[in-house]
Amino acid sequence: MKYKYLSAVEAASYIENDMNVGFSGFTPAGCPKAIAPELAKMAIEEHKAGRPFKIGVFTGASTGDSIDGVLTRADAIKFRAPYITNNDFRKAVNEGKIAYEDIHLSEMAQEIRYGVMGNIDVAIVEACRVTDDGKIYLTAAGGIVPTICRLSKMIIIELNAYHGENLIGMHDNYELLDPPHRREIPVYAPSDRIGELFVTVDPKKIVGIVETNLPDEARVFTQPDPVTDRIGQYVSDFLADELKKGTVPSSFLPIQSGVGNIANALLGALGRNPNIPPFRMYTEVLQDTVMNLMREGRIIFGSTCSLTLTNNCLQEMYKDIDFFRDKIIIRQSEISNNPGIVRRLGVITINTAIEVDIYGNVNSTHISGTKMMNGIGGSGDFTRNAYISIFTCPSVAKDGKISSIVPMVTHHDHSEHSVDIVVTEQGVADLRGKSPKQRAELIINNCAHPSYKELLRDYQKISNQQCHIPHCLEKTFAMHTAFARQGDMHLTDFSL
Ligand code: 0RQ
Repeated sequence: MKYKYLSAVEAASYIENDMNVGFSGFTPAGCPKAIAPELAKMAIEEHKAGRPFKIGVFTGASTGDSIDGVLTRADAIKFRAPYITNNDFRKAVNEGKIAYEDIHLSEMAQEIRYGVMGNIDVAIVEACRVTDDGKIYLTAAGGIVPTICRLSKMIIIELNAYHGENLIGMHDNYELLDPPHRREIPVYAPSDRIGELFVTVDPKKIVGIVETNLPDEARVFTQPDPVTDRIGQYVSDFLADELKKGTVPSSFLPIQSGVGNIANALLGALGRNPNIPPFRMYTEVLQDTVMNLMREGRIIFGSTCSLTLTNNCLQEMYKDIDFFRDKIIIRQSEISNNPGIVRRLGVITINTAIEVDIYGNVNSTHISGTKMMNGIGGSGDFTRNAYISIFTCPSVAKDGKISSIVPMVTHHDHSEHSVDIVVTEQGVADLRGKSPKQRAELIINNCAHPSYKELLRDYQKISNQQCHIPHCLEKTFAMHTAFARQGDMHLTDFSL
């Protein structure tokens, strides 16, 4: 190959203080893993010498510890977007140490192209093959790679032998034109291919290749428990019922499902339900359960932005790669999460809430309205444009001291105008075709935990009913302030 081979230390030395760096990947899948730890060591040395060293970090979604974790601990991030799951990063943001912008994942590449986040100086991309004429074959995610490669001044490749060449053929790389030149995106079914198997870059920009052999830093799931099982069962029964009623076409519709334990358990329940036909996914992450359901023929196809799989599951998939190759497409986030395509395909979306209010507004991102959890991710891209948008969460958090059903959400990610169905382990509230007052009845009756039902009804009683959305503004956050004061949302009454 004509490119220069670099050590991770040499590659890191191309990056200077104040630069903006775009990384491949979407969730820990597909992220480069060798250069950022060296960058972090460099930053620590620079700080010791009394010199500043911080960079902007631009990615498709969250990353693993070897980007967000190491750079946070080295105090080396000046700005970060768009989604995170790393504990150290979360803590630093909540202590006000890092500027973080939480935007919809479908918008990340275009925001960079529109120039509102500054220039990209360096793109660091994990690949499984690179050709002399600048064709980069990606690993386990599509992310925002075409955009960061096209706009950056330099590209550094981490060539990761861990994946072999198993993923060649599964990608569909496609970058949108910007207005006023943007055209319709010709995806009419989850399996439609519209792009290339590789990302083409100017080979002169590739300053070097770092060879690695490193697994992704995927999170391991906890086993489904009675709460996640019940939520999964309610969602799958609800969808089977919609099919029976004919509100969902008999061939069924593509499913989007978020990340995490609930999402994993929920897909398992959908897969097991004999009243739901084999289905397709148009989603941003494929988790372990999907692979099992594909083997069983319950999921026919998956369009995604990443394979967010545990390493065991990924290796098992590689053993059967010929079976999976024509059943999965890995796309860029601006296509996997594209609002227009979601609306066109009629995607049924299932995401997780932190809290839901009695009128159907959802907080997915901020604990008590102030502390960042992970970010909105793709949940807004999908929810706003869904055929049916579903939110799930346990009815209580922290051993029952917090009710997930509250009078008013403390931070607003998904409004009552977009949220169709709320499901907890207590039951289902179908908010479609309901007024705010009717929704409140359903959410309190069907979704709130029994230990909070009376309290929420008391809130209704003190709210001004002579209006469209009844509230008592003095007491709206009384349950939250009780938690802050006494570590428990159970108030004796709202006069306190
Ligand atoms: O805390 O970790 O200390 O135990 O929040 O909650 O129930 O384990 O659920 O891991 O699925 O995360 C919304 C954060 C849920 C996630 C959110 C505490 C709870 C626990 C986690 P501990 P669970 P999950 C696709 C779509 C937004 C992005 C999105 C998320 C911790 O699903 O980031 O949907 N969603 N993207 O105890 C205080 C409450 C709480 C609470 C839960 N009301 N108050 N703490 N917790 N409710 C993916 C992508 O976009 C890539």
